[in-house]
Amino acid sequence: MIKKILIANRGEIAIRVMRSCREMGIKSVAVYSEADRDSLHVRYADEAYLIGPAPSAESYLVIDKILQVAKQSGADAIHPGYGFLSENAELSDRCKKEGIIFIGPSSYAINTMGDKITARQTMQKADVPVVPGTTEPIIDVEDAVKVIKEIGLPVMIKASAGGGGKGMRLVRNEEDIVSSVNAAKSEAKASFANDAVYIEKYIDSPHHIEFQVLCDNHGNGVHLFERECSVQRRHQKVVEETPSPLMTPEVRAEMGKHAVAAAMAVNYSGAGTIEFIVDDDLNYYFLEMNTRLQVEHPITEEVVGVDLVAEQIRIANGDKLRFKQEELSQKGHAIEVRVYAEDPENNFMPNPGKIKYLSEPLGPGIRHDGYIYSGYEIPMHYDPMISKMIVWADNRQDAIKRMRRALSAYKLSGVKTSIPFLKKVMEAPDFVNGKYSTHFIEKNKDILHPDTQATDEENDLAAITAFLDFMNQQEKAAPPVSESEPRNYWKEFGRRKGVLRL
Ligand code: MV4
Repeated sequence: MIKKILIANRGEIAIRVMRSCREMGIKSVAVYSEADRDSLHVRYADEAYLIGPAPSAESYLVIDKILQVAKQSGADAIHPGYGFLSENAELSDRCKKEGIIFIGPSSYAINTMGDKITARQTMQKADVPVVPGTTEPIIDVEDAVKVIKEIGLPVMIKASAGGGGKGMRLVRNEEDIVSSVNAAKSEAKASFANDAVYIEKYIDSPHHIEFQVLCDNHGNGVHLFERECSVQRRHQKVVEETPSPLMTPEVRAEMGKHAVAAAMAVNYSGAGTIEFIVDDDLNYYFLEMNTRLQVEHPITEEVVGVDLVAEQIRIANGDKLRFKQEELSQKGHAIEVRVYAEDPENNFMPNPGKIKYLSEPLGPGIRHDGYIYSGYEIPMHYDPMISKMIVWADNRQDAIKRMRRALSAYKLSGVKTSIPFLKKVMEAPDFVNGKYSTHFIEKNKDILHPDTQATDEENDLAAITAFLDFMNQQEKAAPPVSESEPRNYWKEFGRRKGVLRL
């Protein structure tokens, strides 16, 4: 039985994993870089080890250091979280060699899904629908011209070693084919040291809908339904929800079966996600598989009632899946927003700095997966996501209302965040009506652009000015009765009628 887990990650996901460990009676081991001495995951763990300087290439990404700490601390398993080493086939293999349990899939599954051309071939064999296009690498540019004429324009040229929007090119005109294929190839070579590209028919204005799967090491696999992730900017997800407003019970059941088949085709183990693009007529196509726990996993947990991290650990321990497909169902509606330390008024530039004050929303149906605290200085070396706010309610409209409450009760000063932007998303008619695709942010950019936010200094000055004005008026109307009984103007100021805002 797994007794101690090393979490090879930082931030909110390290804490998220440790929470399940704590509930299961499993000890947790943190690793941290010099920039993370004051980070909460270090304090949350039972033990913590410094593994190197701030740059992740010298700390969180160094397999040797992670394995050394695992051995030194006597951890019997490693959880990689997301990002960093989470989809690194070498870590999976090295763990196996060292007799440490990797909480994730085999290197075979990671490599097969990581190479997008191999993944497409594997999916075709498993009868999972893929976007019409090529399943062999384009060697010759002349071949590309020929197949693109067969598929029909527009098309996407994608790097086999890419994914998540990296190394993609849209081609609309015949005269651009040769230059686009050549550009895609050289870009892929420079970014991934692999110039293999493939071609897909372009699906206009698609929805991004993904399915959560869990597979054990005994040949069992289930899906935990979908997540709608179409609210994205520059391939970064901003809002996720489940169920998808687009979905019907029939299509959901069919896509779920294909998602499980996709995972089974690579003998998957653990938690994984099958990404589909879906057009307005609900035609769906496999896009890629993420062989890790994802950022947005909590909305599935809220609606399906399963602790995905706990299930990952049980599967890695060799347990059989504890539920059958028929025993799983969706209840209510969940929405997640990602809060970034970035300035929506300044082209969403990262805005790291010290959190001066933080008050998190609480109450029915609110879950806040974060790692920041009042006085914490967000390091500039890592992802600018500071927390994820997740709400659950009985139905979609109530979930949106709950998210509006949560966002307005989220008080934070010191750094600029995407919260004002997220509030606008929750008011946008296309979102409220559930009628949106991956073009939502671009299509709604005029109404989503946030109002100018006051700086902390401007807010302080406004408060002081209002106070002085208030005190002057009070002194004129009713001066203090005596020196021995001074009036507390700050208290009176704070309790003025009609200005108390929570
Ligand atoms: C596409 C597509 C349209 N047609 N492939 C972007 C991320 C990467 N995983 C694949 N992506 C796309 N592939 C074909 N054949 C449109 C996108 C796409 C997209 C997909 C999911 C979520 C947001 C997106 C934003 C722009 C483009």
